[in-house]
Amino acid sequence: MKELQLGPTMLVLTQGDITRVAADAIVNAANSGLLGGGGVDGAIHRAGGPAILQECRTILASQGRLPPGRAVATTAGRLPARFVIHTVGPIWQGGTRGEPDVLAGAYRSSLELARGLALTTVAFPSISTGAYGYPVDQAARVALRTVARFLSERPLPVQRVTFVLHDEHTLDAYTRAMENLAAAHEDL
Ligand code: AR6
Repeated sequence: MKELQLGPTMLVLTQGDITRVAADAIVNAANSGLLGGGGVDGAIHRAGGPAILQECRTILASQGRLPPGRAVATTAGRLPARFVIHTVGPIWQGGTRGEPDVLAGAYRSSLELARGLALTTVAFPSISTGAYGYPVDQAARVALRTVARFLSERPLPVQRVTFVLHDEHTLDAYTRAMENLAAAHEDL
């Protein structure tokens, strides 16, 4: 299962490179320092060019480091998206340090920003499941449940939320999580 209709919003799973996605906003799995890194963060800064880093520096100077679970928006520079929403997921420490709540917060804060900017299409990577080590099956469950809950509580101008998953293993994990979510949808 790769698509789930949630009220007016379609939740979609796809495999690919998020820097090539022409959504209103793509979400970056950043770190609190906001100055780039590896993984999807590195790919976004490389493909989007220096305008993104410049805005990140301005945000850092005015707000300080971005705590895990929060999000900020910048230009998308040369990317086909209009905005990049930078959020910070939790570093996996075994699952007893509040990691699920922080991960849920990263998705919620990103959608709040998208809502504030009246965006209709948003694309997420699999936050925290690369360098930050969050087990992908568990992260997929948190990600999809959080987005589904958010959309059911606050109908959005958002019409499409896409998870752009880089590898097949991650896509498989999200596909299973979506099937479980659809089966339990009435319990949301
Ligand atoms: N498009 C979509 N997904 C991608 C792409 C891409 N172009 N490139 C990688 N992924 P990670 P994290 C996937 O490590 O775990 C950075 O250095 C990747 O395969 O990017 O939240 C930051 O600066 C994985 O499934 O993010 C932070 O320091 C997923 O994106 C730290 O890593 C997330 O992997 C954040 O770690």
